[in-house]
Amino acid sequence: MSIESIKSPGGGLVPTNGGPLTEEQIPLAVEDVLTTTPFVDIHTHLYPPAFGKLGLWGIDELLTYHYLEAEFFRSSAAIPKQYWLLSKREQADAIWQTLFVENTPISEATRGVIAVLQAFQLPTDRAGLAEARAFFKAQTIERHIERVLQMAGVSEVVMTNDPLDPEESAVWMKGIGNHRQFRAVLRLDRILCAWSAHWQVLASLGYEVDEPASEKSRAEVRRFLMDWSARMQPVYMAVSLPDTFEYPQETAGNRLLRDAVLPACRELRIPVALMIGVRKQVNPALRLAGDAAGRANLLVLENLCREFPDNRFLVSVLSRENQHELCVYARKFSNLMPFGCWWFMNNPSIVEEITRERIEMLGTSFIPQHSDARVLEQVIYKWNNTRRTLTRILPDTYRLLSEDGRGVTRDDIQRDITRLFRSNAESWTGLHSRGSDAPTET
Ligand code: RAT
Ligand code: ZN
Repeated sequence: MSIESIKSPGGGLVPTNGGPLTEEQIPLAVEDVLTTTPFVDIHTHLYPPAFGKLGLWGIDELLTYHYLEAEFFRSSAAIPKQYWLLSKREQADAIWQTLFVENTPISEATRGVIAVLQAFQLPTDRAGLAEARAFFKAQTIERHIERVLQMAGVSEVVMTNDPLDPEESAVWMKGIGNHRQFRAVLRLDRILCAWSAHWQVLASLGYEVDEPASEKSRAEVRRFLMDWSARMQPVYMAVSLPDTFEYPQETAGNRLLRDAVLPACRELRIPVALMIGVRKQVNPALRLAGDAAGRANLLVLENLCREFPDNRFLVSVLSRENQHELCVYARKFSNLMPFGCWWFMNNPSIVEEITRERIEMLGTSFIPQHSDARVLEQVIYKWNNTRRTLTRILPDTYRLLSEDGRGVTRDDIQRDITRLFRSNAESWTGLHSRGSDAPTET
């Protein structure tokens, strides 16, 4: 092998001498750079060990993921009421039996479990789960987290942290140390979307708030957010909003967004993530699996980005029909960053469509994906799927560019993939700026 070439994962030679790549070399270089570049996972529901039982991992959690529960009820005679009475282990057994034994696991979420089992060289076609359970029981969580993130090619994961979740806030109040690979996000759903059910919690904590979210209340919510930001060091604040979200409109949530959340984000120099389009609990019997998606009115983005040029908005939309408009708005407002293919969008066919559209309209100025993992090992299959889809998309993009007259080098590819999967997240969020009063590393 010449010193000016490296062997790609596919076995071909990719020149590293800076010269333009041939048509055959482009896919090899893309695959190689995707494999060797660690990604930042900008939105998950994962936790480091200090959060104890809040951090989900292992085969029973993987099988009872709410994406799989929704599929289970389509293929089983079980009714939700009976299912919720089962233990976690019994639920996992029922889902394995229905979706993996009696049916072929071809859906995205079922295939994900297979890919995780395969990654740990566990059997994928047994009638029972004995081997998998024995394997996960033998792991210690600290070491397992490190190994899983390494297998997923992820250097840092961003959590979802709700200061009004009693279980979670108790952990923060104990004063946990920072984990090297986990960063916090201050989640605002209870404040912005269900204020009337939660203002009294803030009042009981000593904040002078009221139900109508009066001016004094708004200042107090801002104080609450600053207090919790000092505790969590969030890399951004976030809210999931319904498809019916409108701005401006005189609601308590909008008053709090305008006068508490956005000023706090400006002061902290962090963005707010708006995840728009969820139709909460259309079927409450399914619990977490009972939410649906709806097309939203993205005029809200026009209004917010224009009215608040000093705020930055990370935005993901849940409806396929909103994806193109999101790209158009990103072209109009540089304080808008589209991110991820969220939840019902996170299927290879749709990810491929959305990502191609974003590249064509935005170049590399967007964040293509987040995992949304709720169970640790999911990062393995979710990020593997992302890399696999990008291995199809990027070579096409570069081939077209070469045909149009601009040769593409390996350095170009490295720069683009680094920007898409690392530096857009790093420069847009507080990822690499822990405050001076941040707790020490553990
Ligand atoms: O994808 C999911 O797991 C959803 O249930 C939601 O958690 C969503 O990602 C959210 O953050 O609201
Ligand atoms: Zn999420």
